[in-house]
Amino acid sequence: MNQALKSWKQEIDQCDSIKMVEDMRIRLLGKSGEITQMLKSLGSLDPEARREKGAEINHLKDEISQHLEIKRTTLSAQELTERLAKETLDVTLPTRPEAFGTLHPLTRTVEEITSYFAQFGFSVAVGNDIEDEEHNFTALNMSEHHPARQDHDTFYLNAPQMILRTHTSPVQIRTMKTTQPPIRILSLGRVYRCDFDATHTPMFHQVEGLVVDKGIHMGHLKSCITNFLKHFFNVDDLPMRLRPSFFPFTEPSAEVDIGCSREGGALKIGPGKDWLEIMGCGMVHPKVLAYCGVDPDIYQGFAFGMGYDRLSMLKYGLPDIRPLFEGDIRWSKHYGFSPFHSTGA
Ligand code: 2U9
Repeated sequence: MNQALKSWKQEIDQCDSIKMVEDMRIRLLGKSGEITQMLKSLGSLDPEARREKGAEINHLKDEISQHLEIKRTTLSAQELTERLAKETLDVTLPTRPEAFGTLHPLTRTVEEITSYFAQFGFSVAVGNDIEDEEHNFTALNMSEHHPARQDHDTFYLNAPQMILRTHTSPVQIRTMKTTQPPIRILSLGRVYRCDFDATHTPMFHQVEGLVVDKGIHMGHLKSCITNFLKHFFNVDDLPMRLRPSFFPFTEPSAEVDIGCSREGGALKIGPGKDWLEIMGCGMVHPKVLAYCGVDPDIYQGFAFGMGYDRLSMLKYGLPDIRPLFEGDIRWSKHYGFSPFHSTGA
């Protein structure tokens, strides 16, 4: 038996691939392997001899298993070292220009907005495109028969109370329900309304901001959006005005216009004769705060919302909204951005 052990060990030592080690394992320890057969043959012996022989064969089996394992480990370490040496990559080689993708203008816009607000402690909260009516409407002071529900042209799903979110506001509702103020969040992403014409697509993108803390007032809201819009459009003397408006979830509410000029058909953002409506905002309605378990006598909040498809179009001179969602690579090459370009926040 010692002789067999010695010669099998030698054979294992000579294996020079993991495959050979595996073949050897099957030959000796597999279902009909040589050592397995030896163990099977024990049945024909008397009990005393079986115990003695059995112990010997089990010792042999353990020795061989261990030897196989050591060989396998050594070979796989060797194989890894060889592969690492062979597959070295020269990271200093230039990239093939045709392999370059571009950042979609919407991705770029999101990066600009989130990195700007991050400086002031805003984090990004995300939610789901599929929502329930409670978080999308009821919590936002739009009861079952509130006329604003009809204005939203909602896509109803084939499940009771479930819809495609018509705005990103349910994200703020869920955050307020689960987080103690102070809160500073941006929620952004796809929203859905059943509307399709030259300036509307059934899916579009919104970004909304929410700040909840003690002593928050309209002054905070106004300076927050004034500074953001100046930064976003890169115009220091950007005229801005708040026009009184109505949203069920804010009180008071306002629409925000920025100055622009339309000379020779080209729209230019900045001081000029015209105004352009760009976003909506307001102080969070006390009923909305209370619904989420935030005491309106202690905390106040401001909120704003805007469609960033339009924001991107204005900033980057995109003439039509539809190609934003068509995935045409020629359009992406023309209007997309280099991923290595800083957002400049
Ligand atoms: C909570 C409380 C208040 C978000 C707000 C607007 C005003 C607004 C529109 C801009 C263009 C939607 O994409 S759009 O059509 N939005 O005018 N949004 S205040 O107010 C909130 C949100 C969440 C809990």
